[in-house]
Amino acid sequence: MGNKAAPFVVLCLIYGLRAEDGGGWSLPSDLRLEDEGFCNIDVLDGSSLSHQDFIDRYAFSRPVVLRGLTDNTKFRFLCSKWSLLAEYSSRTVRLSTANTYSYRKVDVPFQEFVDELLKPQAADALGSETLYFFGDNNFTEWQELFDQYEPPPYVLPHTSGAYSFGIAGPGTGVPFHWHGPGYSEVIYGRKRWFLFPPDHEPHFHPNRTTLSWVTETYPNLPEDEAPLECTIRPGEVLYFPDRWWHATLNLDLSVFISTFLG
Ligand SMILES: *[C@@H]1O[C@H](CO)[C@@H](O)[C@H](O)[C@H]1NC(C)=O
Ligand SMILES: *[C@@H]1O[C@H](CO)[C@@H](O)[C@H](O)[C@H]1NC(C)=O
Ligand SMILES: O=C(O)CCC(=O)C(=O)O
Repeated sequence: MGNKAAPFVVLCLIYGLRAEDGGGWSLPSDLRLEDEGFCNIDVLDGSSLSHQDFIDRYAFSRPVVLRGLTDNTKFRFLCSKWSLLAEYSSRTVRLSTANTYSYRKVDVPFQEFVDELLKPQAADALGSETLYFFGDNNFTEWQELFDQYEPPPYVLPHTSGAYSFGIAGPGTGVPFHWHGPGYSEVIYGRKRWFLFPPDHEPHFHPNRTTLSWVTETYPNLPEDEAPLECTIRPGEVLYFPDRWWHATLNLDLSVFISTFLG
């Protein structure tokens, strides 16, 4: 090996190792959220559920977490901090405030987002003042990356998938809202999910964060108003049916992608 190649190999080794451990995105443990809650949603091994079982038992009736359905090792590597910054640092990303109805959008260079905005969220922040990177992706610029993502194979009849990609700090998330069915997968980090059926609208303030709902509202909920919930990790996908209310809380600095079936 020539002298010129050595630093490159060392860098690859360092970043390769870090890819196993959060892709270079993970923060010190005191900046992560520890409470994963419990999981009262079915968690199934992808290989133990056929597409037909998925349609019959879950697609139109309840959420499910599926493990090991796809192998996104390569996509995960391409989503390491080093790899994304090398490719996209000067590209613009569109951020939205993390409230339920009237949100504001802000465009920033990806590098600035990573350096300045990708931080743990303060407990007293308002959702309407918190900028969240999720969706509004420029599919022309990010096509090469998304081409490497292997979405969950179980689709619904007459639908196709549309991606929303995001990266967000610990303590951030989206407050309760609903829309069509889809999947959520974390590439790095952990994401805690809360869900309610369509006919059970939860009590929440549209401008408050999920974090404030978890710490202030959730502990006082009567038993019959408790949500379905589960924390998902890399290698797991959560399926949410049509019009189910849902809110998310990133426990770590997380990289994630949703596939909306419409
Ligand atoms: C997406 O990126 C392309 C190529 O840089 C650019 O021409 C286009 O305006 C962008 N689209 C949006 C909606 O920002
Ligand atoms: C939520 O925040 C937005 C933007 O600041 C504001 O226009 C709206 O009135 C707020 N809604 C409530 C219910 O406080
Ligand atoms: O990943 C998130 O934080 C938000 C996901 C979400 O709300 C969705 O997929 O609809």
